[in-house]
Order: sequence, then C-alpha cells, then structure tokens
Amino acid sequence: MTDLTNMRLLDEVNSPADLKDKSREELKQIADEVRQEVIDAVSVTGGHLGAGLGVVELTVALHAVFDTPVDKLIWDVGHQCYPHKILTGRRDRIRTLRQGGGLSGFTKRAESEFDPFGAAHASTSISAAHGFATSRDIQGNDNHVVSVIGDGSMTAGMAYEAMNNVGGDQKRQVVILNDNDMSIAPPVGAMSHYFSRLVSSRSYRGLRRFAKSVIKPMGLENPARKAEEYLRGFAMGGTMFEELGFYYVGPIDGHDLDVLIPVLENVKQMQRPVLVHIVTHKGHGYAPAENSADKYHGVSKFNVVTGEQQKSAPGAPKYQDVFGKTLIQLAETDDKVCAITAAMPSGTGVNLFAKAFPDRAFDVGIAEQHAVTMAAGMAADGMKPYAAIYSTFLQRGYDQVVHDVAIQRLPVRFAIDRAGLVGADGATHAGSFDIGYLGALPGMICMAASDEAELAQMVATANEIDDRPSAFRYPRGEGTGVALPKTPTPLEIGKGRIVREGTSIAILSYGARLQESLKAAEMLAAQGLSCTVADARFAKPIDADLTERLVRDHEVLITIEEGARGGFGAFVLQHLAEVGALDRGIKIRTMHLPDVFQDQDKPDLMYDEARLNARHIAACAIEALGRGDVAEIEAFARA
Ligand SMILES: Cc1ncc(C[n+]2csc(CCOP(=O)(O)OP(=O)(O)O)c2C)c(N)n1
Repeated sequence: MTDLTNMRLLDEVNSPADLKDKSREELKQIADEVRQEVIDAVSVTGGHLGAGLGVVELTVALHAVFDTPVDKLIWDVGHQCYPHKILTGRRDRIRTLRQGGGLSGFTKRAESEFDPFGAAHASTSISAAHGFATSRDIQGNDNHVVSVIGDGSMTAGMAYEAMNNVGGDQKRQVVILNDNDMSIAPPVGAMSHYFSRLVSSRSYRGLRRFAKSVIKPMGLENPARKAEEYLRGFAMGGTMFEELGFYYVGPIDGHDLDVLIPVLENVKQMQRPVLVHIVTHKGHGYAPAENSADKYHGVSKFNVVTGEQQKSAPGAPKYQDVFGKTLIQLAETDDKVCAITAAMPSGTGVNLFAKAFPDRAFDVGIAEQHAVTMAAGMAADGMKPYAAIYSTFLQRGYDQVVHDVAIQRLPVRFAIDRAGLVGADGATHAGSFDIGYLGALPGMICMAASDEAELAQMVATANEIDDRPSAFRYPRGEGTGVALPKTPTPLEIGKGRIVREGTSIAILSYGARLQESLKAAEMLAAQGLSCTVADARFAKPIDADLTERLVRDHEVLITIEEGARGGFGAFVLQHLAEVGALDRGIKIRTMHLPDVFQDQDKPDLMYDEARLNARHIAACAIEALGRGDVAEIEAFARA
C-alpha cells in the first residue's frame, strides 16, 4: 500500500497539466497514490467509495490524454469523481467532501472549471455532452467532449434518447461506458446481460492477451496506421452501439493504463461519435470494498486497515424498513400488493419485501419514468402497486405521474422516501418539491408521516385507496422510536389530529417536523404561551374542519413542512382564502424550506439554516403573536 506521507509524485500534480510530462510508469504510480488518497479521505468523510476506486486509472488516463478543462469531461451521476477532484486542484480540500462548507460529493459547476456540468441524478451525461458538442460546432471550436457513464446508468431511458440523437447527428464526441457489472445493487435487465455477453466473449479474453503482447511494445509508435484502422483491431461485437451510429471500441481493461492510454489517444483523433467500452471492478484495489456485496458503493467513516465501517448506535427503525415491513404485513393477506423500485432496493426497503415476496417485487433499473408507468399498467389491471421512489428521483417521472396515473385516476401508491433535507448528498438529493408537485394534481391523495407508526398507518391507508392515486412521504433515516402498531389500520382520509391542545398559538405540522413543533410548544409554554399542535396527516384533501377551527380558535396559525414553498402552507392558505377565513385578518405564518438550493451539511444543521427547528418555530410564533421573548427561546434551546 502506498505510504501517504510519501506521495511524491501526486504532490507534483496540482492540475491535469502536470500529468502531461509523466512517463507511463509515473502515471501508474500516480494512479496508486490517487487510489490511496481516495481511500484515506473517504475513511474520514464517508461517502461514495466503490465507484471512485473503479475509475482511478480511467481518470488518470483521461486527464493525461485530453486537455481539460478546454476538453469537456462529464461524469455521469458524479459519485465516482473523487479521483477527478484530487487531480483537478481540489486535493487540499478532499477531506471536506460532503461536509458542511466542503466539497460536494458530486460534480458541481460552481466548484471548479474542471466540472463543466453538474450531476448527481443518473444518466444525464450523454445528453449534456451532446449539448457541449453541438455548441462547440456552432461556435467553431475544436475541443473534445467526453462523457463517462456506468452500466447501471445505462439502464435509464435518457441515455438512449441521447445516443439516438448523437448517432443521428454524428457529432464528434466520446462516450466511455464504464462497465463494472454493478449499479448500487446488481444491475438488472437485458442491457446488463448484453454487456456481460460482450465482456465474457472469447474475444475479450483474447484482447487482454493481445493488449499485453501487442499494445505495450507497439504503443503509438506506428503512425503509418490510421487511428481508425488501429482501433479496428479492438472492436469486437458492439453491434448495438454501431447500429446506433457509434464507433464501438472494446471491451478493454479499464485498469490497465497500457491499454487505456493508447486507446484514448487514438479515439481522440476520430471525427465521429465513439463509444469505448471499458471493464472495471467497483472498489478496485481495496480488498474490503472488492469483497463486499455492495462494493462499498456508499460508506460511513471506516477503518482503513480493516475496512470496518462506523456503525451508529442502534436506535429506532429506519423509515424505509418500516415501509418494507409494513408492506410485507399487508401482502400476507392481500395478494394484489406489489412493490416497484427504480434501482434502489435497499434504500427504499423494497429489498425486504423482495425477500418475502420475490414474485411481487420489481427492480426496473434507474428508470423512474418507466417505473411509474409500469405501476400504472399494473394498477389498471387490478393490482395494488407501490412505487417506492425517493422524492428527488420521482421528479424524473413527473409527466408519467400526471399523464399515466393521475389523469386516468389509477390507484398507484407512491411511497416517497427521503422527503425533506437529506444531509451529505446536498441539494440534488433533497426531497423538497413533491408536496407541491403532487398536491397540484386533481384526485391525488397526499399524506406525510410524522413518525414511523404514522408511516405504517399510511401504508395501510394507501392499500385501501382503490379508486385514485395516493402518495405518502417520509424522511430519510431513523424514526422517532414510537411503538409500531401490531396491525396498521387505515386512517380516515383527509383528517388530521390534534396532538396537544392550547389556546393562543396553533402549529399545524405536515410530516416529520411534528417533533420540533412539540418542542417549540414546550418552549412557548415555558413563557406562558399556550400552544395547540396538530398533525395534518393530509395535504390533499386538506382537513378543512381542522384548519378552519385552528384559525378560528387561535390568535396565530403556523404551518410547517419539510418541503419547498408552494406546498402544504400554500394549500392551507388557499383553502382559508377560498372559504373567506382570511377576511378578518388572522395572523398566519407558513414555515417551509427556504427558496434556495441548500448545500450539504448535517441534516439538523441544514434545518437550522432553513430555520425549521423548534426554536425557529417558537420565535416565529412570538414574532407573530407580538408577545413573549425570543432571547428566552434561545436560552431554552441552549439549555
Ligand atoms: C435518477 C436517479 N435514480 C437513482 C439514482 C441513485 N443512484 C446513484 S448511483 C446509482 C448506480 C449507478 O450505477 P453505475 O452507473 O453503474 O455506476 P457505479 O456506481 O456502478 O460506478 C444509482 C441507482 C440516481 N443517482 N439518479
């Protein structure tokens, strides 16, 4: 293992330009040093590890061969870009990855000129690259455009929309297919089988031998040979990509710089779309990652020597597991219940359901649009599909929610995980918008769970809703530790509940800010200010009686939600306006996420920044009421 204190070659690399004069052997050493640096950094920050380790050699080769940032290098998802960050002037901040104020865990335009396009959601790279290539040609520039996309991300429709366009236009650009035979979970679908067939073909094994015996000695020292002819020797199979208009090269060993560099040098000379199929191993070069089932896709802090990850103290069950287990309970007596995930089986708890009911669980790949419409089809044919999709990723399937589900009033159940702020993954992964975008749809039923017992009841409620779509949202992470119902019972549709009775201030919470609302009520009570706290449960249909009663019987109404403006608070205001309840000048405040994309931090600190924690709620109440002491609230919060 490389000694971190003695990384002499990597110390000389402040930008990719510093790779240009390095020999092949030096580049190999730099790759080893980058790998060690990634392992060491992620061991203290946590984050995406396996994917980055798999592209260390590719990253070195790309920066050695191409002239970034003039040449555009676009990483799909961006979770594999830590080696790229190390080589592009961000090594000094690499131990701030995913921390508040630190480097993003993905590519980000605002962070570096070497990140020409930001990402974090999958399968956008070929489209973005095609935009760069098209723009380049219009402007008469001659830079290269390279995108790197994983086999998992190749399961999304967007990648094919882009390839269709690129192959038709024939603009010069390079797509690297980084095939490690993994998504977060093992990859699914026919394309995955197709890639495996290409890779396991005899020609690939032959090529590896060929690469060792021919490329190394030959290198690029045969200028008489045209690049295209030279590469012909490598192109085997790949028919599908060739049919789509790409020049296919591969599969080649993505960990061997002696293969990668000459191939990229040649590809660089080609005047058309090229697809280079490289084979890599997720977690390459770090045994604990290589040997684990998920290849250390995402890790917490860990011990570099043993690979052992820091475990959080066992606490309340995770929301995602409560969802999975409740669905199992329902499915035991209801053979129509089934679950769909878009490449996130463990993240959504669908893995638990899949174990219990393998025939009724479906991982469709990174294909949220397809997942939603497939669920619509199943619902139309009498099944009870639960589409378990993170709030942020459901954004990609929105037209399908509108056009295929809502307009046809099909009873798809949307289990919306990661609602609200998510912490280290930052703005791209925050579940901010679903309340507004689902609440706008006629006929939709929208619920939010204030704790894990409520979630269980909502899973059961959705099971009963057979004449229209429904959705329930819940946060990332652990529940609050409340007892779970033995048999979850359905809730009355459109009815909230009073959790604490008071007189002056009413806090109407939608979702998991309920705990902070209750804490705020305590803070206010300490000042003699009496507070009602209600759990709205439903944003649609809104609980008209409850909302109207709260404004009628209190001096101040505060709504609070873990979502963007234009969500629950807006629905409450619209309802009250429509029934004339605002006409007499009631004091209302809507608390929601701020109108900015918040950078990553610890979730609690992000909620602090969003001013949605207990002391902010209490301060908001005092400001609206015109009585009480905000300074005292601060003191209470510190105590
Ligand atoms: C639209 C969308 N859905 C889901 C995800 C979650 N996700 C992040 S990485 C990943 C797997 C990507 O697999 P692959 O492209 O093969 O890259 P690898 O991690 O194997 O290098 C998934 C499903 C996402 N980022 N974007």
